[in-house]
Amino acid sequence: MSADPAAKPAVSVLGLGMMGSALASAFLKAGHPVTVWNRTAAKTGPLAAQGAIPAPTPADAVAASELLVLCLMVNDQVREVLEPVADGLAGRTVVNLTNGTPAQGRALAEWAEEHGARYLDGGIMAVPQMIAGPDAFVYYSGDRDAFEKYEETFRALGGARFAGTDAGLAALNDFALLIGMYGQSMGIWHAFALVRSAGIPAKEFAEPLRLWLEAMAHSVTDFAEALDSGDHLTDVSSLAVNEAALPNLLGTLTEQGITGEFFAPMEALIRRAVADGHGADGLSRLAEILTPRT
Ligand code: FVH
Repeated sequence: MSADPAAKPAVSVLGLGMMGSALASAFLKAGHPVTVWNRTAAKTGPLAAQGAIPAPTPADAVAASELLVLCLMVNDQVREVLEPVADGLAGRTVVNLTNGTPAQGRALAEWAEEHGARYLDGGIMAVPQMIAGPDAFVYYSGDRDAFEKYEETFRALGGARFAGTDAGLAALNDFALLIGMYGQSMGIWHAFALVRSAGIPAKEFAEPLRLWLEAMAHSVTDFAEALDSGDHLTDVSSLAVNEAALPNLLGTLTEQGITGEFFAPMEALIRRAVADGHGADGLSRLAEILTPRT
């Protein structure tokens, strides 16, 4: 009997923490046959209730599907789980959505390919509750043919972005976005700490803060244009102007009893840029200062 061409590819999901469970559930909702394995077997229960087939061992999960999706805590565990079943990987596609560094992604790609598997590393840009929703997306990097073969399947999780054939690029893009987010979050925490030190409730300040951040969001595109053109000159806010104002910002934090440890390195960076002769440039120059040339 020939296979039904409309049938959706079977997927095995290994690792059913908060994220792995959300991924397995999204594949089920999109109509894929899903096999699930987790170190702590009890976590397969809710997914079995949704129609997934629990696999008693990683070997059973590997045998069940050509497409294997792993979502464990760290990449050492991916190795621990896959190494004993390496002989079963030939002809399969391993999609590793576990958080890790670009070098780890490249090493796992090499290892998987040595065992006859195609490998994609992934970076999930979503929290579990966002999976399959309009704002979720995942970076994939590594084997382009594997990405193209399963792109439609990946769309069950949200957007699917191919970052390149270098398997490390998904992690690199993932961390670049996280760095942007953490930097902004640090600013938000300092802003709340400052207004609360003056007795202003965080809730009262949330709206002006949100509106301000939204109004400034265009600076991402402006900075990118400056970096790509190499023209950092600005008529908006020069490094010299920021150098003059930052001691006041830090002084205000100190007066209010708040640590300035996030902004002190930024002040040092701006001072270095101005001392190096870049006072007329805009803040985009700092991305160059962060990348010392040898
Ligand atoms: N949760 C999130 O918001 C973020 C969003 C972006 C992507 N991250 C990454 O996703 C990976 C998994 O995160 P998680 O939220 O699912 O984490 P947990 O709920 O803690 O589940 C961890 C799973 O890993 C299994 N596990 C841990 N150690 C081992 C091991 N030695 N051998 C086999 N499996 C292991 C654990 O199994 P168990 O404790 O239930 O037996 C869970 O299945 C992570 O890389 C995030 O950075 C999530």
